[in-house]
Amino acid sequence: MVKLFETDIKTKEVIKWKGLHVLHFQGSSCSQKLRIFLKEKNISWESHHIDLVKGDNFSDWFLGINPRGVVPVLIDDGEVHIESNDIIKYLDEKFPTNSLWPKEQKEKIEKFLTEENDIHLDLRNLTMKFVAPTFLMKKKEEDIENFKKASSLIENKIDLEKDAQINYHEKFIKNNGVLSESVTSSIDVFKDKLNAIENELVKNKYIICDELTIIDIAWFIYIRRLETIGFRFEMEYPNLNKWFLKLKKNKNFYKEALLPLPFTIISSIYKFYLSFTGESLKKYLDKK
Ligand SMILES: N[C@@H](CCC(=O)N[C@@H](CS)C(=O)NCC(=O)O)C(=O)O
Repeated sequence: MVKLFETDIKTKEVIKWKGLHVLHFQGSSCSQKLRIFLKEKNISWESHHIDLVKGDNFSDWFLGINPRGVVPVLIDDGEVHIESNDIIKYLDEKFPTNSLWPKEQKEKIEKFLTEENDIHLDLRNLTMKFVAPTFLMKKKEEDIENFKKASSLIENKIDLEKDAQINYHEKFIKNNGVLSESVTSSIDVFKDKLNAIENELVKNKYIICDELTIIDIAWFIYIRRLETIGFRFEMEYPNLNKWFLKLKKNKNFYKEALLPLPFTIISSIYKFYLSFTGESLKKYLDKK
């Protein structure tokens, strides 16, 4: 559970906020997961839009709330919680009706969510490579400088996760995009996971059991992003495909997983550009 100490919070105004507030971005996969969870649980919350494209997450105001510079963030009666999976766990315990984190599945859920969190940068690699042109995905150097200068304290300790974020963006700028070997390795990571989920769905209606849990929400978001990038599932992963289509019919799932409209348009045009330059997803999928 990552909850900031009051001394870590530099944007003091939020300490006085009452009720549940979520700082999020429409196209962020972690925010999408949290929003579907909130809708499925019928929890009301106040929305604060943080535009990652404009770099709102590197403003002093936001960094004074989350020194990691990422969304989503939950503020509950002035207490700041970060890390989407920790936020969801906290809220599922606070609002136990219709649990999406059932106690009997606790261990399996934690294992799956740890894996999901561990491959978050693989999803980012594929998003940064295939959704939009590199120049649009690059962070501004002045934003990164501001990020570096801001406080790095979480629970009164220097936070290493912040360095990982800075390294990612600096590497992206230096290499002018995601390196081919990283694209290949991220695709391999997802192929393994898709196989594992297909095998689970042979046994159960949902990924870890016959009931919908947070694992279905988390994986719906990843699969939806892979679909946007160009992955197709019907041939190789028929059970996964059936599960995905069923969840897609749920308005909450479908709506909250949409990318902002400009990105949807850019991404369809960009796919043509990538195929002309020989850099399409297909090239990487056909490699082996
Ligand atoms: N482990 C974190 C990851 C959070 C994260 O990386 N969020 C992304 C959006 S999905 C973000 O805010 N990126 C900032 C950026 O791209 O500038 C969580 O689960 O909350």
